[in-house]
Amino acid sequence: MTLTRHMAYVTKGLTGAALLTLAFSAQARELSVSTVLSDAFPWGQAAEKWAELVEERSGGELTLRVYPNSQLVSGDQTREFSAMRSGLIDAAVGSTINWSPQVPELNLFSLPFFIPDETAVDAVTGGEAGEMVFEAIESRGVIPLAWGENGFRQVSNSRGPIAEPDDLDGLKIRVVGSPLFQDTFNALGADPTQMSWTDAQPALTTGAVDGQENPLSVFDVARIDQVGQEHLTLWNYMNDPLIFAVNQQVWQTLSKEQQTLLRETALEAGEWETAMTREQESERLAAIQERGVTVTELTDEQYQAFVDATQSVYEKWAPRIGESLVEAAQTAIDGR
Ligand code: X2X
Repeated sequence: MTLTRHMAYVTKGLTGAALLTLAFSAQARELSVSTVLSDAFPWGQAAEKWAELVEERSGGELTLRVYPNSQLVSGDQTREFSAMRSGLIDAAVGSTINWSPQVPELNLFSLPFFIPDETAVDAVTGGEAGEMVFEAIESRGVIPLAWGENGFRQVSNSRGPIAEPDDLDGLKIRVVGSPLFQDTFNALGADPTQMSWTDAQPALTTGAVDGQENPLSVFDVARIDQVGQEHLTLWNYMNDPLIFAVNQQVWQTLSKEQQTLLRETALEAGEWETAMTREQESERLAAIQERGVTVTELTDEQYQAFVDATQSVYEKWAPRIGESLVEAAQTAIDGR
């Protein structure tokens, strides 16, 4: 029996009201949304905000269910993009770092000391370079909708203040995602080791690693200082944007109205979360300092020493990212 004939058979004899309910529930859709961090962090809150807005405006027709802590990829955050592309996950609010193994263009944001401040981030994501990045994602089977922000990543460790590349000498640093991070910390003379966020916390607790790098919001909410990370250096060496995205096949099954709704709500949630993350930076820093963490700020000269020490990373990775994309980003940064 074909599905339509079967449906006709099943629906015969149902009242008008029951038919209406059936039609309504047949339309109601639930999409899974993956995140690495929970709603204790701005990142998780970005996804929850998206879900809330969709719930409100779709009148229950569309539901986003957020699955935090990389649970849909068993903690392996670098598999999130593949899982979304293959349809195991419908949607995600994900980090450019974690998706960069599958989308090499995303390494743009991880180039050390390349995008120095918030206006530079906005110039890159909001201009031609941002469009090129979105095209790169789309060409790999995922529809990108909006930007959010995990934040500028700062380095911490348990041994002593870091004010120059020599201070990183031999330090075991937990890094994320792409091999680019391996190169950056090798160039600085450290001993980097790649691991997921799930594995990072026990590794910091046991002292298996000496240091890590993450935005202030993550350091603060996860209480990284309480696992011995007493020294924090503000070096803004890279910004970690978040991207709201949906699997392409799922996207194509949605109505035009639903697509517009998802895009508009993602944009709104992303703007809301980015503004909040930025606004909270100074109070987070104060809270971290109050808990006894030594905070090191770099002089221009010290900053330049880090830039010089990581020049080789830029040269090695610019061609892999795509020279035209790197140039578009550079133009946006210079023109801001
Ligand atoms: O693993 C990390 O350090 C985190 C939580 O910041 C990311 O997922 C990029």
